[in-house]
Amino acid sequence: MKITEVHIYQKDLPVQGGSYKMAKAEVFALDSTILKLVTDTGLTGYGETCPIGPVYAPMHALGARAALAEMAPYLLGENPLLIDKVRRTMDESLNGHNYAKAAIDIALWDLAGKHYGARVCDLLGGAMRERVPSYYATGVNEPKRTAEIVKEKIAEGYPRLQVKVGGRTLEEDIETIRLVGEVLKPGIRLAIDGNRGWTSRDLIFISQQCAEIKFVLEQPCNTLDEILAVRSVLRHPVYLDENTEDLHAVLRAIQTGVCDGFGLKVTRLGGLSTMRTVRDLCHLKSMPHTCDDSWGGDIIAAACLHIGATVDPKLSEGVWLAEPYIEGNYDSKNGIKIKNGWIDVPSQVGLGITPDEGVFGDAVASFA
Ligand code: 0XW
Ligand code: MG
Repeated sequence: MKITEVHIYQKDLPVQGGSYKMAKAEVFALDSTILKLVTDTGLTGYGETCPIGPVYAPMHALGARAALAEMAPYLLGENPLLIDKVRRTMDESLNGHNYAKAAIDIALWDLAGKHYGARVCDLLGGAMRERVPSYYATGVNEPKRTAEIVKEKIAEGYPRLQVKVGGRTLEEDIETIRLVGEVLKPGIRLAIDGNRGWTSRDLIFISQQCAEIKFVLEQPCNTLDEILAVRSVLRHPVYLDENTEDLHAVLRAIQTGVCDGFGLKVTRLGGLSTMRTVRDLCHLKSMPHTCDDSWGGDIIAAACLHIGATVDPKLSEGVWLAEPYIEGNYDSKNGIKIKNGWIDVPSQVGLGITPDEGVFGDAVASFA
């Protein structure tokens, strides 16, 4: 099989309800990049990458399209089934830019699934279950409102909640955590996500003042070193998210013992191939983790879901999707949806979704 055409599309994904707020950024609409690989067999594969604005991580929507355009000519003629070989071609044509390479990597797995008549989750090692838990992320809100959302989402069936904090006074963050603590039910897990917004000092205060409430602290400070400096006096487990920019960062985090788990992003790490490696490292070290992305439509959702389904349930912290915050699906028939806090793994081959004709408009760049 040979790649004969590469098409790049752009799609705006407005946030339902207006905006989504985190410690360092408020976003209103996200700029997604979709990649389609066409082969000489007629099979096509889809990939996607969608940074949640320019501030969240070192990822940029325009950068994704520029990087894909840089690599696209080198993909033509490659056999898409030789995924690691194609990944080397990508690395030889562009240094870095994992989040753009991720779109290609996801499309390669989609194609492999369609070619072999298998689901991506089964090619990645095998689905451990056919229904995967999700979690709901609140965004930074007024403390009482956050507790109301948490209560509603627990009633809806979500087994885990993530509460965003930071970017305001410590008192507001502490009040939020305490109010949320009051509405938590036994067995429901909670992550308090600072999205790099706290100093080491803030982190010590908050963890000690909320010591009686059970939660994990997700990416509280900007850097790994800031967290490492105060880790021994914290009263809660720490998960890293934004700091896991690549495989090196994940390895360093595991080796230094700075964290107890991870909030992982498929595109930031470079796609499903890299996620599979990180999943296996986490398994080796018994570290719980999520399988998420920062934003994106059905293609990203399917990618997160397929790798998420292969994680040992004991270590799975769920699969976050942007779907509840987005209007509609790319695939109106088999689009990925959260039902009562859980997601069904698709039964169709490849990623299991096929974007509706015309949903992305004309390609912004094509290579043949
Ligand atoms: C909740 N998420 C998975 C979605 C947003 O992009 C932020 C992210 C996180 O955990 O930081
Ligand atoms: Mg996070």
